[in-house]
Amino acid sequence: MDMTLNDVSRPGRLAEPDEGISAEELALAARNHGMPLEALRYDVTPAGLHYLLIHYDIPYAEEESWRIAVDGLVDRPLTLDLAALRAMPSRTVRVTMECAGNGRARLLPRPVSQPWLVEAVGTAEWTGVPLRDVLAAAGVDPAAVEVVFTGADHGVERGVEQDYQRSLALDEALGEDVLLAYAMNGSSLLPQHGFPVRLVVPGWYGMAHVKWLRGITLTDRPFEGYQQAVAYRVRRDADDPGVPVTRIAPRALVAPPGFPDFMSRNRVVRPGPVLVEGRAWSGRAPVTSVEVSVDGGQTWSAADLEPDTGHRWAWRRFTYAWDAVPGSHLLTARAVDALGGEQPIDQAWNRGGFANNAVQQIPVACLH
Ligand SMILES: Nc1nc2c(c(=O)[nH]1)N[C@H]1C(S)=C(S)[C@@H](COP(=O)(O)O)O[C@H]1N2
Ligand SMILES: [Mo]
Repeated sequence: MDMTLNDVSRPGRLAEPDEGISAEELALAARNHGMPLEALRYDVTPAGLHYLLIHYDIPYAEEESWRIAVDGLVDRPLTLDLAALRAMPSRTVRVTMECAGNGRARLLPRPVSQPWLVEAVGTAEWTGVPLRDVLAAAGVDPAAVEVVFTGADHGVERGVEQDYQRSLALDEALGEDVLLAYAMNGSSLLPQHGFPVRLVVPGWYGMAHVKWLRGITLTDRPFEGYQQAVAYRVRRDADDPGVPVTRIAPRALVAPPGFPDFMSRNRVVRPGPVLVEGRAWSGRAPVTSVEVSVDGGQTWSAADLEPDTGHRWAWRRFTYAWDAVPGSHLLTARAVDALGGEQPIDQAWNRGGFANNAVQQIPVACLH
């Protein structure tokens, strides 16, 4: 491997117009699986069905020897083990998490990276200690402006060798639902989801939720690490400094109705009533409405949105009673949030394929 060929000042590659998914993209897709869309029927995604995204390797970890260092601009640097975390008051929050690259593989031209279609999402009940309680125990120096989170995983990305690290502005980090989570759906974290401890930042795209957390550092300046300053920025082109990827844009997904064709995964339904159901979410503001279309977005009907269940950071279920008639249909749905955020019918392209929330498209054949 010649890492000098990589140029960190440039974003990743774009596929040529006719270039299919490469073996490298396939290797990423085989490690990092999506949520099978039929799992949209669960309020809380069973852990094994939740999507996965791991930049490097899953670190081998043992709970007994795990330590988290809290350092930098604090009055009392701390070294926390799992027993210390478990002894603190805990909080459980239901959170819909989505990878910022969700939808990337449908973009033209295609940014070459983990090739998600629309399935990089899942909802879990995370239990852990509010980060702000840990920061209060350490005593935050008034000069601190950011908190840098370091994972135990290590790799190289476009020539830059690094630990996986991300930061949050101090005011974001102090949110009551930002957790150092040691349980997912009532059980210890699975290795692939960050065992034994991960950060959970409700409402933010997945990259913020640092797994295998081993360091929390208070700093007096914005963090300039690779995952903050180079990756995860919405750029129009390679020279655009871009803007950081932050909170999750509104999206609705339908659980594909009927039954699938094995290879194409196109759906087959029988004529008559079909209950279309799905989930909608936004990390920016609560979802206020969802519409469904069965003609590829030419006409839209209001879906029934389930009453607010009080889980601010979790997706909401919606249903639509469709009377299917024989022929070909293109099923789709779109969500609107309380800030007026919407989903484009066409792609909203950017260089890394981030925060793309173009509507889903499900070809459905209704039998005669
Ligand atoms: N340490 C570490 N944390 C990480 C990552 C990683 O590669 N290493 N991937 C991030 C990304 S890009 C996403 S989308 C989420 C995925 O979390 P999940 O695999 O539990 O669904 O983890 C985030 N946290
Ligand atoms: Mo991600």
